[in-house]
Amino acid sequence: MKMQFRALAAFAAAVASGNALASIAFQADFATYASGNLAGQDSWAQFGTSANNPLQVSGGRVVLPGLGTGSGDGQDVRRSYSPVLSAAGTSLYAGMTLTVNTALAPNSSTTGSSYIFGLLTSDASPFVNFRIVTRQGTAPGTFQFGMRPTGQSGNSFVFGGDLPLNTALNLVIAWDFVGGVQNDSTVAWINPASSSRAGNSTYVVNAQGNLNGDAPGFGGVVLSQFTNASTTQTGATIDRMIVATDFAEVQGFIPAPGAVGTLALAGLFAARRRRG
Ligand SMILES: [Ca+2]
Repeated sequence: MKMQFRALAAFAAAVASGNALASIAFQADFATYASGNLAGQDSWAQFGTSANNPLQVSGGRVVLPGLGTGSGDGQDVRRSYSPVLSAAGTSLYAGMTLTVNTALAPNSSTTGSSYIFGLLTSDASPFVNFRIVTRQGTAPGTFQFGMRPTGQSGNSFVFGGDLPLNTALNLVIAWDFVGGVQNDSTVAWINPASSSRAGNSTYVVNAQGNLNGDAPGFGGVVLSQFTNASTTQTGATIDRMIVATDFAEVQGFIPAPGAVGTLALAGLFAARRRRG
């Protein structure tokens, strides 16, 4: 009887685990990766034609080198997953633990740096949606994330408030699929402490409709390196990344930020309140 109960419990745990995993499109803990090229490891592959400055893993982190204007078009790297298709009333979440070291675009910039992260549509010719950029913050030692639904003209970036440079942060973003066209919405959180989406304050919301119609779904992520005469690259390191259809799954995969990061954030918010 006891053995039967144990077997039943193990079976129940396996089912529960399987259900949880079903929501995860992919996850990566770069601490388990070898130093060297990211492309070629764990199904990451070059995206686009440029093989310049191959994106590197160093010391268990992906390193975006933060190059200035005119540094060329560096290699972009993608990670595909089984497409998550648009279904009204559902959401796709991505989360990453990252540290931004340099934000070269001035705070006055409405476009920020070249995008560092995006979601690839599930079309036959994947297009980069949900672009994440940075620009300098209003206070010294800070930066701001910006995001827009697509790279198509007509969409613009919406930026959030100041965040500390050189500090590990958990960025969680959501693409909310809404029935009908040109009406999907995007949301971001920083260091969400609650596994309940509604239990966290949002960092930034961009509810602009996609002028070219909403994405049919998403089948990959891309990390991008690009500069030109007027566009810089963000300097950042990324520790881990996850894409899933469940908020709690994403929130739970990115560990609580270290005490230093929490204190730095608390200090920033206190400073903003004092100024306000
Ligand atoms: Ca829609």
